[in-house]
Amino acid sequence: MSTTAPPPPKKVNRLGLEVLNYKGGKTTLCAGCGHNAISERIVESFYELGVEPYKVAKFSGIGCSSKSPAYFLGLSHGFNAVHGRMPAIATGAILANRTMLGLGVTGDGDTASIGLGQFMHLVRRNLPMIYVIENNGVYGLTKGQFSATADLGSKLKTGAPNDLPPFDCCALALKWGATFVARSFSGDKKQLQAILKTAIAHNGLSVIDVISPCVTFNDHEGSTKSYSYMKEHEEVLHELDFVPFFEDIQVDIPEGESMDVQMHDGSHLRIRKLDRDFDPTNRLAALAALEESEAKGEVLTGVLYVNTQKPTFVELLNMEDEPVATLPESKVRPSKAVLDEVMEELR
Ligand SMILES: Cc1ncc(C[n+]2csc(CCOP(=O)(O)OP(=O)(O)O)c2C)c(N)n1
Ligand code: SF4
Ligand SMILES: [Mg+2]
Repeated sequence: MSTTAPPPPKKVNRLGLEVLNYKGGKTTLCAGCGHNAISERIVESFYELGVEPYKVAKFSGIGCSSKSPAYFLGLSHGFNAVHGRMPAIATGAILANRTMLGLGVTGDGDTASIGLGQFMHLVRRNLPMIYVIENNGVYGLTKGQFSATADLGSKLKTGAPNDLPPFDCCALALKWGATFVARSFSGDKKQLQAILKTAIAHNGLSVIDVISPCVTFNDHEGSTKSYSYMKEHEEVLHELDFVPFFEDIQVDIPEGESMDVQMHDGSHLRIRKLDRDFDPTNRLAALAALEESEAKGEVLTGVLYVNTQKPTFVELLNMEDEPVATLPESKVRPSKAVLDEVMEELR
């Protein structure tokens, strides 16, 4: 008599959820778009860390990049805002309920062109959220015009050169107050995953600028945001490992070769030295390293800065313990008597 073997047990994370529970709808972006790879890394990172999907609030603006929250974390909350205005929406939502984990996904146009003012105020406030910039140097959704992160001298498909200097979103974030600043490449699975996981553990604003090639409008010879340009010019700062708080940290490491940063939730970011000594807790050194690499035509990737001590905007506001969103109506709405009194004063 033949017996059929039972199906293999389903792979689940520490919450008992499958990776499927962290996915979203099927992507409608172009095949090969860097943004799709970033969505995959987001799915893996949130699944592996066992983040409760319903405790995540996704925010975006307008663009191909801003469409991508539809393709991950389908069980989370989401708000697709106006072009360049996502930071204002995210600020309001997180102040209303700081128990949510905020995840903003935006484009270089959404952040550095129309949304620059909003981005700078988010940075200045150190709002506790993850802010991923899917940086392809162009407005992909509106057919490939240069954005404000396009490098001086880089060329459009038509051959037209860009004659304005770029904004470096990492330098802006470093200068004005973000407490976790990193740059990565959509094609670097391991590095991007370690950076995303660290951002999930960080209490403060995490700005992650990810070079994410647009295969349709900006992947040609003369582009500085193409796959081949990144292959030739990426300068990786260090090797990164993330050890979540629920795993054992004990791993033998040669002395002087690595640095350990303990994150807010007890997780560890382990940074292994490559060719150079780089201390990501030194903000000025990070700014200098960015300037130097720009002058050499390199794209520096890795964790540029981490500061686990600075208070966040939510902490500065000294709000009630109970989030505004779940306070009873009696606490958030003035009574009729109070309103009558105000009206009386205005007569
Ligand atoms: C207020 C407003 N201005 C302009 C537009 C047109 N528009 C839509 S997406 C976009 C640029 C998107 O570029 P980016 O943020 O880099 O995203 P990508 O498509 O490259 O991922 C522009 C200019 C708009 N939708 N709303
Ligand atoms: S147009 Fe560019 S940015 Fe938009 S989906 Fe296609 S490859 Fe991605
Ligand atoms: Mg873009």
